[in-house]
Amino acid sequence: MSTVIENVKAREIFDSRGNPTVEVDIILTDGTLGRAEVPSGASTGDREAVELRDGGSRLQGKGVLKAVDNVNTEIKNALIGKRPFDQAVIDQIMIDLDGTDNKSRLGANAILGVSMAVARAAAASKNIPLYRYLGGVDLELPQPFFNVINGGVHADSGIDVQEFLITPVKRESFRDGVEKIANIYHTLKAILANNGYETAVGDEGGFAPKLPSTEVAIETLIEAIETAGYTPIEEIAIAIDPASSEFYDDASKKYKFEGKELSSAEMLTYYQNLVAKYPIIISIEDGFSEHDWDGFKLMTEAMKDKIQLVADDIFVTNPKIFADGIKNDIANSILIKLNQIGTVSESIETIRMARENGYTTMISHRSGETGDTFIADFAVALSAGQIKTGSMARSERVEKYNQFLRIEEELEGQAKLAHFPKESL
Ligand code: 2PG
Ligand code: MG
Repeated sequence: MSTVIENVKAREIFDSRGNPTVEVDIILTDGTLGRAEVPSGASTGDREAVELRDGGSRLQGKGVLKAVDNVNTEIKNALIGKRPFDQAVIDQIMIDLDGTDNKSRLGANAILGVSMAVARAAAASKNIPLYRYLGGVDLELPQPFFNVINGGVHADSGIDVQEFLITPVKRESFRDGVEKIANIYHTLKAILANNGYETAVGDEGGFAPKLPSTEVAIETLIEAIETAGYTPIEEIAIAIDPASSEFYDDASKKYKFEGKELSSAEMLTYYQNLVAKYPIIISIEDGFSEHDWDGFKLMTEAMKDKIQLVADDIFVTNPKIFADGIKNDIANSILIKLNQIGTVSESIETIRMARENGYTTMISHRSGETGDTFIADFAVALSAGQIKTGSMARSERVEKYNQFLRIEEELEGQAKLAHFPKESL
């Protein structure tokens, strides 16, 4: 008898910020268990698939008991008896059952939990690793971006830019890259402490010092890279995610940045000067607001041949919105967050679209995370090229990097090492 889904069970658990989130168990008729936990963002795009929260007074209105109930009733009824190996079919059943454009009826948190847990159960039932099940033979370990200084809505540092990430552009192996970053991370901590700054960490495990400006943050990072014994640019590069939707004022159409009010043109000049002064910066994510397509387009025209421009809030991993973005020539890279769209299959579709249209892809964690390492396997399976999943602190982040170390060991040199695609820029 062929293996089918026997039971679907969700529960409310807690994420890395102490907020409730959804966990789903899928049990197959052969006894296999597949379990997945759903992450949650803070600097969310308006057009993300809807994370269903209970409202009311319980747990600050953030409970997910409705989403849990939707899994345990409607979704369960629709999936019992179905084959777990047809991921696209399973995801389509849930999309149809929900019936809305943005998964607002059943909740993207409910649907994604099931989608990931089904993939896990299917892989376990076939007795193959998740990265192999989702991917096949052409496996690649991504270029990792480590978020070592946190600002914006992820920390109380007062820095407007949300994320300062460092990446080992030169590395012999994934492990070699992680070791380099670990050395820089500890060096950075010592430099911050010596200069009288806080070394407490933000939501994504990066330090949250009250640095006076973006430039000071970048200079501090360069100092840490050099002090740790590495060559800036050649061995270690920097990326930033200003998450600028958070400091864009829709009414005045101005960016409230570092004490100034900047128009889109002035914001672009700022980025151009920044990159000219610090050529170590190779990637800028969400330099412009999700509500400022014109600004994002200006930036793309001006900078796309020099630097990677990643679109996060503006495309929200959504193939339909991404199609508009491609038509409008916005960005040259897309961030992939599974919970922005709500199923594994649609996330894969967006990655395929990116590939067909010459966009690079970066898989991403959320600022509210769990111990689930699904995205590490997913990045390898899809040969996504790049990933960002936090700093060298906080287990919900480091565990993802550790999962790559396990995969690298398991593949014994069979996996390729993705390198930052300079030639594609
Ligand atoms: C981002 C993400 C992840 P959040 O903006 O890229 O770093 O943050 O999950 O808060 O949207
Ligand atoms: Mg972002």
